[in-house]
Amino acid sequence: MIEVYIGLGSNLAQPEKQIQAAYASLAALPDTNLIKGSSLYRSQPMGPQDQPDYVNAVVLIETRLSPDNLLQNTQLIEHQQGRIRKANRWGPRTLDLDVLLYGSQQIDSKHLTVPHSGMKQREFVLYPLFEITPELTLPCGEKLSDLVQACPINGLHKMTSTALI
Ligand code: A4P
Ligand code: MG
Repeated sequence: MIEVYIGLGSNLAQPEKQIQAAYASLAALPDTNLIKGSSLYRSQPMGPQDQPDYVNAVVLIETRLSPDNLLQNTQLIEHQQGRIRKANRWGPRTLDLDVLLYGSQQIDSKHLTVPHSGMKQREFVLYPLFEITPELTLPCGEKLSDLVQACPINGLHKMTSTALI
């Protein structure tokens, strides 16, 4: 089993429910166990500002799915929850699932970049990740605690005091 961290984001169609539904779908994936999920966090949109605030969270799973197979499954979950991809980058969405870390692997293929390219600068990824695994070190050797300390909160707000799982 490989430990994999997935970042979740939603800002359409009852975002809290979208995240909770995605937790359940991730838990139901074949050859996969859901280990921990963070609290939900409200965050200001990164990118175009004419869209609602996001709800973000991070989940830790363990899985035997290959990186490509996992990505196919996360994209299917996005699709099942009504995700529509539009041309404009970083637009609103019912659900976004980003593979943040896949064990200690560094992947740079046509469809997958892991660690996720933006994760080290994003408060809505780093803080929920720190909540569930504060001692984490990234494959590049950087400590998550150092990245969190260097990352402005940008109005990030913890919505629930206890994790869902
Ligand atoms: N892809 C490559 N690497 C990965 C990975 N590690 N995980 C490819 C998931 N996908 C990965 O993604 C585009 C392509 O990235 C996929 O086809 C996949 O092969 P997408 O989900 O179709 O499009 P996207 O999410 O709009 O693009 P992008 O550039 O990945 O955006 P991000 O980085 O996901 O950011 N503001 C707040 N507050 N909270 C958010 O969660 N999210 C975004 C999207 C923008 N602003 C936000 C938030
Ligand atoms: Mg994405």
